[in-house]
Amino acid sequence: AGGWLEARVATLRRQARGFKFNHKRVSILSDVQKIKQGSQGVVYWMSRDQRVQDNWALIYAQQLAIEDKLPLHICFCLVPHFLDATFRHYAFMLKGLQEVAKECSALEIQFHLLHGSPGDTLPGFVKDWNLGAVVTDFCPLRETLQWLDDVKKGLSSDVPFFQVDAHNIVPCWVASNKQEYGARTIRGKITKLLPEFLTELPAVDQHPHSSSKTPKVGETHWENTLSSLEVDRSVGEVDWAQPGTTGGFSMLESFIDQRLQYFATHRNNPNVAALSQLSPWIHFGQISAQRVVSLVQTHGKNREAVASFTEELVVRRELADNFCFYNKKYDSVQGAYEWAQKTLQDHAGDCRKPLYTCEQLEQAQTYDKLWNAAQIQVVTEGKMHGFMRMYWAKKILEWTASPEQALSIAIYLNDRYSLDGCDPNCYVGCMWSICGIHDQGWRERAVFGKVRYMNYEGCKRKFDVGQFERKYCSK
Ligand code: FO1
Repeated sequence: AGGWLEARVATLRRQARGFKFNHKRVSILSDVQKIKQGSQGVVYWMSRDQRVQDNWALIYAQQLAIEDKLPLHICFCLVPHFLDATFRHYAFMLKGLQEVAKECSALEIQFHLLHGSPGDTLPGFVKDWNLGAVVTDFCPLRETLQWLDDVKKGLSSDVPFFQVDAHNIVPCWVASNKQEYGARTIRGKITKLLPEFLTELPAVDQHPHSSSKTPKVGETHWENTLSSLEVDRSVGEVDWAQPGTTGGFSMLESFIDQRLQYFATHRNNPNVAALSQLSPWIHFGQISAQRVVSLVQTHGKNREAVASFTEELVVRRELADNFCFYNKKYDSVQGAYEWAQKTLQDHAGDCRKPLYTCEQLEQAQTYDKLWNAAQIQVVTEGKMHGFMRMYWAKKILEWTASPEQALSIAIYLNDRYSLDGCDPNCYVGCMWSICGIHDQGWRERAVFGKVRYMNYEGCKRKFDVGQFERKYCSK
């Protein structure tokens, strides 16, 4: 019977009430730390972690508000454009936020959707509402770090500003203070810290101090917001992924019940349903990776599957944040290791044949039916199978004029079509495939140099490529 998971999680959260918050999750961005005297509330500026429960940033904000007997607010700043995201992403995000707003109203937390960039909207909101502290979540991307800087500049100097890493299990700055070479070098550090950080997650409770002031504009008009978005509408919503936390939990439940048992043995076979499919919800923070890992560890029956899933969701994912946080060139060939930059440079003049344009690739018009199938999968379903992502990106290196061009096309197509695009995971995936980051050098060959090579024959040995090609053949 379906639906066991949410009830189980609600019980776990209740049992964790009063669980002590680990202050290593917090980074203080302001000079002051004490809540501003005479203020009328605390705000959590939500950005990456778009959920109410299992969110360390909101747990911390609520704790601050309760200590000073203040009302609690959540703001989300909706920017008109974000990288190459389209209507597909915005619709998924806004529908998830609508669920957040609903949950907030049941908990006496006021939710506000602000329209515009954080720097332009948030400091004014904090001033108008006379709020005494700002808490936000953590994201290592350039664009969001700029938002953080803008907000910091706009806030009055007597308002403390805190950042809580609510996305990673071990906070990014605690796991390591430098760019790690690869999974091998970060794994031990994270594993050692898991007992301290992979803990219970206490419930965000009904807030005891409600705000007497209500928003000027009244309730958010979700329909209007969706219909007035200026983003590219030619990439539409997908039907397999129900946006929001509830949708995320039902996907997780079906993973534990039906697919997890095949994860260790079949995760590299795109014809088998063996993956969690959770990346869209995790990307938008609609479900917490920490909650996912603890549930999979408690309820997963196959030990090997649980171990390999934990490796992917904890070690590999946190390695991606580590790379983007400590390497400012995380989406450029210049961000690769020296050996990789050199080998790609050595082979810059190699003959590439055929050469495809970005449009030809986007429209899945290559001679390679397997590649086209993967491209059609991401365009129509908003997600490409994990194994195919590697093959897909490596072929782009083979078929375009330079590694720089290959990387920018791969990132563009990912950000535009994949629901989990615009994420450290995607940049690291493309950088791994095209520039060898977190990988080692292999036998030297044309175009790729020492960067790991993949080909059609290799795929044929791993799975029935014909089956995948037929499933996604162009009409
Ligand atoms: N974060 C925001 O705070 N405001 C937005 O309007 C916003 C739009 C957006 C659209 C697509 C997408 O994939 C992400 C978006 N995010 C937005 C950022 C997101 O919350 C993450 O922090 C980053 O994408 C990193 O994972």
